[in-house]
Amino acid sequence: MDLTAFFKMTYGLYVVSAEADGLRAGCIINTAVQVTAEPPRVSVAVNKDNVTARVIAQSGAFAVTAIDKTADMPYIGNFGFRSSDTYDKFEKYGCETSAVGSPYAPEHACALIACRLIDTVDVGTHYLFIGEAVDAQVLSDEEPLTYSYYHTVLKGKTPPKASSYQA
Ligand code: FMN
Repeated sequence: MDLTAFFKMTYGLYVVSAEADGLRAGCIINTAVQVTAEPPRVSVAVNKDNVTARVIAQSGAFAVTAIDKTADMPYIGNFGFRSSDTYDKFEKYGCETSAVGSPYAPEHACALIACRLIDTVDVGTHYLFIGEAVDAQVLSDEEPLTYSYYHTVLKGKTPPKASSYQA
């Protein structure tokens, strides 16, 4: 099997976030997908070891922001390479509360979708969380960042907990 075939799949980049018991958690994902239109539902694949997975399950809700092209590597590092357990990722980038109570950072984000959790599928290393949109907002006119732009222009790497990681 040629696993490099998976490199031909195209994605955007997002921050998925949630809050429970006073803990704000969020992480970068490339796996946010709109799965239905009526009602509007999205899925996100989050590694079971990520703090964000635990907090989404606990709170029964999550917010997804689409990262825009103004994002830099310190921003990606903040949300994608650190743990929410030991560090408040939202302190540096501002924090708003979405319609479902999940926090989100408006900086470097061009859209917000706030979801209540309606189903969770165990897919092995990750949970696939299915959410129904309760609110959606365009936050700016900036262009959304693609995974390809992240790799080719920002020269970004993919960490082991990402669904698309290859050793
Ligand atoms: N983690 C996932 O669970 N699912 C993903 O789809 C995913 N995609 C990522 C893509 C990129 C470009 C980067 C930089 C990271 C990605 N990650 C993904 C990894 C998480 O963002 C990372 O493990 C994060 O530090 C987890 O934070 P937390 O423990 O506070 O939840």
